[in-house]
Amino acid sequence: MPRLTSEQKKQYDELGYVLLKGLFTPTDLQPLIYEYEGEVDRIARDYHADGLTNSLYADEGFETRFMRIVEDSEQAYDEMVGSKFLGPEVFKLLSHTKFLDIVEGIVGPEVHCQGRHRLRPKLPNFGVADFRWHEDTDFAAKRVTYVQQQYGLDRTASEAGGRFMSRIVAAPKMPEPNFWVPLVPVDEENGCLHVLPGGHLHTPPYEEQWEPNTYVPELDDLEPLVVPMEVGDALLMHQHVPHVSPPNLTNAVRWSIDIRYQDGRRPVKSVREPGFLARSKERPQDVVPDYEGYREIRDAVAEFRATSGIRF
Ligand SMILES: O=C(O)CCC(=O)C(=O)O
Repeated sequence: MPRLTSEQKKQYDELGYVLLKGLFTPTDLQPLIYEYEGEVDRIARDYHADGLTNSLYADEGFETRFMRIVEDSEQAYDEMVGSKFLGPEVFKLLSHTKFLDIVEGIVGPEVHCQGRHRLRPKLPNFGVADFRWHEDTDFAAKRVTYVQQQYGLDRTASEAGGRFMSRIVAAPKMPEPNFWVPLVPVDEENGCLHVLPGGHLHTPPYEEQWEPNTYVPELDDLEPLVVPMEVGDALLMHQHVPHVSPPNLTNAVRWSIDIRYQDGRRPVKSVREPGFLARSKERPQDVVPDYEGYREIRDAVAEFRATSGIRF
């Protein structure tokens, strides 16, 4: 399986993203979708048995059933979002050779899959599933991106009330490529991502340079790009490329999963949601080869958290 072509790598370096059309076939992802449907079914049954929902909504499909459950009982959202659910098909995607080959060309031969992979059932009219302009990396040296609090990079907004937010994010040198993978077709209507090509290269201003009513000047000339995608496509994003997830305006769930990787020799980010060594030349014996191995790691950490009383 090829890594990025030299043209794609150049685009990743210069623009901070690459849209990988048809990296998978839709059929490749079907077992993963079935697995998530199974988890939705489990939630439907548990919640209905506990009297928290009006129906099992068994006639609804992948794009609507979860939405119906959450309409009855909002807490169901938290059961599904993020990395709460881990199954064999999820592990297969996290450790997929197509991802690892590409990532190896960016982070080197020691590849760690971060534990904070995020399943995102982006529901209509559900603000917590929407994200303002932001960059992903959020630790180490300070870096600030000024972004409009609402959903656009409108340079006149400061005159119209200064609705900007500043966000401290990191400027570590550590690459953390992210694959954003839709599980249903996505477009502007249902809240596909928008990216700011080239935005990852701006100079990180420091706290004392904050000017809350303006953008980082380097962002001024950049044009946001809307990224509609089909099932099977993957959007590769640099850890500093600004992106936004506007509201879902349809009547169905926009399902997606995003997964980040890093050099396995560098400190890992989340202890609470542990990741795993996915590929290694130096420590092949530590590579986690299967779902059961990863499950064990996650369960052990969850048990330690529950029983040790140590908060982390
Ligand atoms: O999936 C979304 O709606 C937001 C994703 C996002 O912001 C991210 O992957 O960092």
